[in-house]
Amino acid sequence: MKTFCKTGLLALCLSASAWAGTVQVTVLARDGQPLTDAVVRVEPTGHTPVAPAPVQVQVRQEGLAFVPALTVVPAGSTVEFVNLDRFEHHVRGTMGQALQTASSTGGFELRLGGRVEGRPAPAAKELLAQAGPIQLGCHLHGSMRGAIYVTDSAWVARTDAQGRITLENVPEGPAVVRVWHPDQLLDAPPRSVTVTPVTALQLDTPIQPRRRR
Ligand SMILES: [Cu+2]
Repeated sequence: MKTFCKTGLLALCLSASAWAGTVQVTVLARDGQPLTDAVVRVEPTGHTPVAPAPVQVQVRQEGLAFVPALTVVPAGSTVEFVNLDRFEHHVRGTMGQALQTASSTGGFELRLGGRVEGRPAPAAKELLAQAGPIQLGCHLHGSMRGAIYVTDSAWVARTDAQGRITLENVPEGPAVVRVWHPDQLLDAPPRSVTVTPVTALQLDTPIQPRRRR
């Protein structure tokens, strides 16, 4: 919308701003604390989301952990897994809503040798074509867990340390807000809202994050 305004298309700018709202969501965990690294998706009724342009991202295996623990990317993006540890790791990508889901559909597996001094760190790329959450694990180290959320919508954001997200340019009117978190056991119930020029809401979820080691 700002682009339209800058190009001087005043009529288009005004008509666009008439329906574009800002949505702020604060997500709380079961214990009432802010829920960090949750993915919030706003689905305006009757509007087809526009997918953001694909990107290239890197997920490192470092100190027996996936870093970052959660990555949010548009569908069609490529993720490069890099092993910075001196020992071998494995990457298992499982697509599905919950941790031990029976409805997982496909995924990928990679094996990355340990890093050797003076050589490039072992790496492998994976194309993420399908939207949805992916759980990351390593067969060799059961404590290693990570996640990638692949989105087909620009109306998606991850919560910060305060459990908050802000989305701009959301069409005004009825919408459904969904939350996903890597540690959830079940999908949190969706919340119906009416998007106005500025909409702020708090979502109490039954999700309790595990402690990161
Ligand atoms: Cu490992």
